[in-house]
Amino acid sequence: MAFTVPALPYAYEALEPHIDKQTMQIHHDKHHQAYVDNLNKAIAGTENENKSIEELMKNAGSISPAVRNNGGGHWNHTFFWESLAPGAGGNPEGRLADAINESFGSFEGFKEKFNAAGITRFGSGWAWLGSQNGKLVICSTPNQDNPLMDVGECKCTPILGCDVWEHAYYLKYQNKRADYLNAFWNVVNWKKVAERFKP
Ligand code: MN3
Repeated sequence: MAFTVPALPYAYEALEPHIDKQTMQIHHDKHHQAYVDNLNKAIAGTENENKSIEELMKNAGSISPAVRNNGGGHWNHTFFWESLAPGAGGNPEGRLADAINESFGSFEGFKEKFNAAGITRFGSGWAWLGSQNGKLVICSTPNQDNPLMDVGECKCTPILGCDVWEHAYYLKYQNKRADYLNAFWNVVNWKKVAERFKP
């Protein structure tokens, strides 16, 4: 079964003014589509053709650079769209809020550390919040790598991710990645993040 790009769970302009319509259109329809097309090409006629995306991620480092980059691109973007929502943002609640306070001192302290992970990622990549042995961790990955892969040092169950590739913010924020990261908090779907948090 070939992979397909899932429909955005909201309208392209729904995240404005924080993330603009044109960025969402190009990001979802062109970038995500290209990862899916190239992933499908990379697995067509191989033993990996019928594997789930999660299975491909687990072995991404040993399968091929094409599956690592494009499979990562597919998994990461699907996860990213669901991590955002219109009229979202604000503060996490309940058990997730408690875990954030416990791990990072405060919600403000957590956001500072997460932003720093995104800002200091050289070139393109992702910042992540994940759970690991019942604790929350922040880390970042290069390119389209993610914490599910058998590569790198960012090993956890991701519950929130932020795309810090220039294509995610350049039209509206140009070179100001920090401004994009600050705006990102206005559209984080904490309800979804809390659902993913199973310590
Ligand atoms: Mn992207």
